[in-house]
This record gives sequence, structure tokens and C-alpha cells, in this order.
Amino acid sequence: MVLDGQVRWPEHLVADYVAKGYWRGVALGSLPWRWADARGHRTALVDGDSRLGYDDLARRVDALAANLLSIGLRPADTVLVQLHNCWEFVVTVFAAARIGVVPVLALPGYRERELAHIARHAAVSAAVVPTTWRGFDHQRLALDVAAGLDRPCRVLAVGAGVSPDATALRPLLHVDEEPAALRARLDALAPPSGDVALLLMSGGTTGPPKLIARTHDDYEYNARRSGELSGLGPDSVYLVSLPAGHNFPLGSPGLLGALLAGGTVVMLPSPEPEAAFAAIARERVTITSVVPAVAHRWLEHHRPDRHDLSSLRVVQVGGARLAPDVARRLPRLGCAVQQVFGMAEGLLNFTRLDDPPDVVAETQGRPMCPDDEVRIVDEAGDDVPFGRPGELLTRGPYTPRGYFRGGRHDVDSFTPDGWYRTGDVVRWHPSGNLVVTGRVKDLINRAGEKISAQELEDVLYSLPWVARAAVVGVPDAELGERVCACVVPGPGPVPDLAEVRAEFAARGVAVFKLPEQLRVFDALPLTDIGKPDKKKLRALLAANTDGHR
Ligand code: J2J
Repeated sequence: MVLDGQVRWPEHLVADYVAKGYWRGVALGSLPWRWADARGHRTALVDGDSRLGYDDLARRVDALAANLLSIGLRPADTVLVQLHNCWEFVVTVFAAARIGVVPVLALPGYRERELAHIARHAAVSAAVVPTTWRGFDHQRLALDVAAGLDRPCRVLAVGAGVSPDATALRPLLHVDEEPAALRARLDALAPPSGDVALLLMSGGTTGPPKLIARTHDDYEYNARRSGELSGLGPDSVYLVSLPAGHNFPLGSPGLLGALLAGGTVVMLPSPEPEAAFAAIARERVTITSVVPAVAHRWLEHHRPDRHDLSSLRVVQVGGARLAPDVARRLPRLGCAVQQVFGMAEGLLNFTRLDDPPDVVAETQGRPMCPDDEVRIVDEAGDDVPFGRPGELLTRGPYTPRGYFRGGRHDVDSFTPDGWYRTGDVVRWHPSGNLVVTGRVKDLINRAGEKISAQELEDVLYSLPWVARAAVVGVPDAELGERVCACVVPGPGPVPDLAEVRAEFAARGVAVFKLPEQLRVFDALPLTDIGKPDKKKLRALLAANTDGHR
């Protein structure tokens, strides 16, 4: 069985990528045993007091894979995974991949609106969630989402208080079958490496998140090559504190890259400075990845006399623009800085560990693969001269040529000859690295979380008191940008910000997307064709000439 909806690379490139050693024909689910055979009890994963050796990881992956089969999952089925950072996340992803079941990696902050959309779009047969997490009942939400699907969908829950309508995940981590026999049985089910291994979330520009199908071949390369560029090796200890289902901490190099290199992965539920510093000191963490907002907070909280960060060698920063000034101060933590300009759609750019300090501070790196193709184009689609800004287009061995079941979105986001339109405005720096200078896509980048303006505008238009609406990002010293809802009200009373946030939450919108500013206008500035003119709107907001609530 093959999951339909994947856009494959042209045949001649498949052969080329294999010949060049980018694609190695390895299915992700077969990796845990390969590693275990070579590394035995060495620690693969640390999550609080739980420590899993590589052999332990392989056995648990097999047990869960066998049990996923026995509860009825089949190759090419899809499974929604919305877990916080915990070892069960890693076991679940590999167990699914082991039998060709495709995990759909949702962010923990997603709520009904996003989850229901994803679950429907990927036609999931199961969902793996915590029972509750940070005071939110994920199990209830998953059961509701499952009930709304037009196909059976089983909810597997991690944690205390599993509902009678759900299945506890923990007991599924054990089997009676003899390990070698089970291993052989599951090996026979290994999917072809060109098949879809994972579905990642796109930041998205129009409406709810789109899904990106990443293959075993392309994603293994993604993580392996990223690991080379960030200096990973068997003595690396990689801390995951961003949501593990995000492409950055998952595969750039992320936890997958750290495991490929034979290192140890430490799972932490959040990048809160005190807890992160304690974990770095306790586990002797050597490398981690953060978004600029977290880098900033770490710098503010760091006290050399209180926090022992001496093990830290590399801090990767990406997901949003890093101010050069913060980049210059980060080495105070005692580590090298690596800027990463990446995207779940593929292309990854890294500053190299031996780039001069100014290049590391001022650029967002360069493509990781010699066969990454990059064009910088103007509005007409023509290449701009070197050094001029334009939209970044890309193709390459780990950049799929269309979204998963992308339909009309592919027409907007990909050229007919397969270039992904990133929506990012960049220019070449004299060093040969890229500098991100802006974007043409209509989204808000709030501390690295991408929020589609259109998705929130759709919600605003569903509110009875709203006549016209536009959502823009407003600059914010802490988070980079925050969501500002600009509204022309219809007749009747206008709610305040807290009430608007409650209205959004009631419509199942993720917490991180809720508007943080509400501005009321008599009329919105419009473009020639009558759409809200967001450039003018941002200027008005900056000049603060409207009603602020
Ligand atoms: C400016 N903007 C950036 C950067 C991403 C590694 C790192 C990040 C992501 C990621 C990722 C940026 N400076 N350094 O998947 O593997 C913005 C761009 C880009 C979008 C992609 C990875 N790094 N961005 O952030 O899919 O606008 O991936 O197109 O979430 O984030 O978002 P996302």
C-alpha cells in the first residue's frame, strides 16, 4: 500500500540523488535496530528520570509497531501525533515508520480548528495524544475530533486518566513475542524508502496548516547532512525543548540527527530558562536549537555563577529573524552560534561553524546541499542581480515539489517546474550566505510560530459584530511579532480584547494564534483592487492613530 497524494521527484533526479549518496534507501523505522546492533545499551533518550538505551528504544519501537498492527493499523494509514516532548513521542514516530504507517506531526498548541482540519485532510485512522497536558484535556479534544471524522479513528492516550473510549499507549509498549522473531516479522513490512515517512505541518499562508509529505530518503538525508554541519558525533548530547514535532528540533539535525550520529537526546517539555539550564548542566548537553525569542530569554536569565553551561558547544537559532546584536551576545553562554534558516517544506540554510563572527551574526547561512537549487526573483519572476533582494525559490533533494494532497495550494506555492515559492525575501551576502530581509507571504511569525493572517481573518468574519477585518503582525521586542486584529465593526457593541480572544478560543483556535491587540477603525486602508492594504495598515499602527483596545 502506498499513501496517495505525494508529489514525487522526477525519475532522473531520483537516480541522481541516489548516485550522489544523498538518498541511501533506508526506511526510518529500520534505524533503531541498526543503531542498537552497533551501540547496545548506550543511552539514546533521556526524559526526566527515564533513560532508554538504544537497545531498549529498538525493543519498544518493535513492541508498539506490533501492537499498532494488532489494533488494526495498516501500512499507508496515517496517525495524528500530538504529544508534548517525551520519550513516547520518539517511540511512536519510529514505531509508525517501522510498518509504513505515517505519523502526522501536529503541534501541541493546536486546538480543534487545526486538528479537525488536519485529521480530515490526512484521513487519519488514529490519534496519539497526552490525556492532559498543561491543564488542557487533549484526550477529550482528540475523541471529539475522532467522532467528527467520516471514518473510524482510535485515540491512543499517554498519561494518567485514560478514558474508556480511548486506548492507553503504555500497555502497547510490551509484547510477548520473542524479540528476534518479531524483528524479522516487522523487517518484512519495511516500506520502500521513497514512500512518505512523515507528514509535517507547514507554517501556511492561506487558511489552516498545509501538510508536507517527507519521504524516508529525503528526511534521513535532511537530518544526516544537518548533523554534519552542526558537528554532531557519538559524544553529542542534543536537547529538545522546542516542540519535537517541528522540523527544526526533529530533523535539522534535531533528535533524528543526534540519534543518527550515535549521540544522546534529552527531551524537555519547554525551553523555560531555569529548567533548560538545569537540564544542560545535569546531562552535559552539547547542542540545542532555539528560536530567537528563547535565545533572548536565555541570555537575560543566564548567571555564570549559578548556571553551569560549560558543556554547551553549539546553540542553533532559527525559525525567525535573529537580531545581529543578540547573535553577537549569545557566545556569552560559552557556545558557538549557528543560524538556521529552514522550513518544513525542505531547504535548510546553516551558517557554518567556521564562518567569521560577522557572517554568523548577520546572515542566515547557506544551503546545506550542493544540489539545493536557489533562485532569487522579482515580482515578474525574473532573477535579480547578485546582492539585490527578491523572493527565494528553491528545489532540491529534500524539498518536495508539492504539498500533500495540495490541490490548488500547489498552484500558488510551486512553479510548474517544481520550484517552491518560499514567500521569503532574501538577498545574497558578499560572503555567499543568504540574508532574510522580509517576506511576501501574509503570515505572522510569533516567536517562530507561523500564523496565517487569512485563517484568523476567516474567524473574524464569522463573528457577528465584524464588518471588515485584517490581521497583521506588529513588531514586538520579545516575540518578534504579535498578532494584531484590525476591525471595522458593524452596528452594535464592540467587545474588548479579552472577549475577542474568548470568541476565538471558543472556535477552537490554537492558543498561540489568539489576537494580542485589537484595533478598531472606521475604515481600513484599501489597495487599488479593494483589499486591505496591509502595508498602510502597519504604518498606521506604528503611528498609533486609531482606537486601541
Ligand atoms: C528568518 N526567518 C526564518 C530564520 C525560518 C530549521 C529552522 C527553522 C525552521 C522553520 C525549520 C528563519 N530567519 N533563521 O523548519 O528545520 C521563517 C521563514 C521560513 C519559515 C519556515 C528548520 N528560519 N524562518 O522555521 O516551516 O519565513 O520552519 O520560510 O516553521 O520560517 O517556517 P517553518
